[in-house]
Amino acid sequence: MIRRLLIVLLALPTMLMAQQRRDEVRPYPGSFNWQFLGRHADAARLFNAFDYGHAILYERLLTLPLKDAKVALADEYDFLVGDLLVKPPRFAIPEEAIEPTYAKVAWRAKVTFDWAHILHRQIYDAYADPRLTPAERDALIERITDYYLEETRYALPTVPKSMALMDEQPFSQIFRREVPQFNGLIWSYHWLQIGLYEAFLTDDDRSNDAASVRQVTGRWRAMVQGAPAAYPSVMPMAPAVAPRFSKAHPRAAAIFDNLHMLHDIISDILAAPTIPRAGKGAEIQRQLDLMQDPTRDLMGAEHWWMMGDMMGGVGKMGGVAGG
Ligand SMILES: [Cu+2]
Repeated sequence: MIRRLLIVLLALPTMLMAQQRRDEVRPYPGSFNWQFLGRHADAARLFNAFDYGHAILYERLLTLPLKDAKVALADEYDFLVGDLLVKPPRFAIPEEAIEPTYAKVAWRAKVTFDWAHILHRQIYDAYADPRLTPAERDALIERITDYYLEETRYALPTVPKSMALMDEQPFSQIFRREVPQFNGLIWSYHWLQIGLYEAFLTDDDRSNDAASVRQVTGRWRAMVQGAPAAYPSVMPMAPAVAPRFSKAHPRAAAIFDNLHMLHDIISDILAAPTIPRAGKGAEIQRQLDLMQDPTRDLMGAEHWWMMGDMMGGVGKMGGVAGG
């Protein structure tokens, strides 16, 4: 852990530069911000570790031949599961220091992820703020979503995109086939990211929130401990894993499913030996254009709601979160 964090600190000048560029996107202002970290620190800090996991994954896949990337990722997996996820960092990881090559090659994708992760975090904050009535909280979540969408360069669409984008392109599924353990871990992150919303919706008694959040994170930890069998075997999707949240905020739920699909698409592009390294940035751009287009490659709303059943049951996605 110390060795790896030292490497991060040595990259400090890059981080400072990156910090400035990150100001391209600004969170929606309000006193609800950081309520989740303040009240549910153990869960909130996990996201710092998740950010590291995503970043190191992309950097390794981009800079190493697949055969070597698999060896490096096996080592990173042990570090994540044995160390970083057990004691997640208190502060946000400077991702640009972990993925300098990837950030250069795929800057637009990087900010697209950052922006969606800010949306994720701000919605946790809205749920965690006990001063808001349920109606105020829901209105705030819709306002945060509107604000997210105003950033048209980086916003993902509010309509669910077709699974064919993730599963049926020439490069599709290579990452999950070649690096199944790491892929299972990433899918477990995605389960927790949407499942945590459900923790706040199990009942109206806010004094149960802390226990609910612990219960959902506990289920996630059990997945990691029971790996690989306990990992989701299909990509977790919001309507199946977090049905109450998805009904209340279908736009945000679709954005998150699109985000998670995009994560998989980029892992596949980076892992695919059929796409030369010099061509990966252009392919990622092309996929971002496809993903951001709200008029094509869509999945109908009904179909979206049935994904859990169609993929062989929500159990394969990690199960319904919450009580
Ligand atoms: Cu993610």
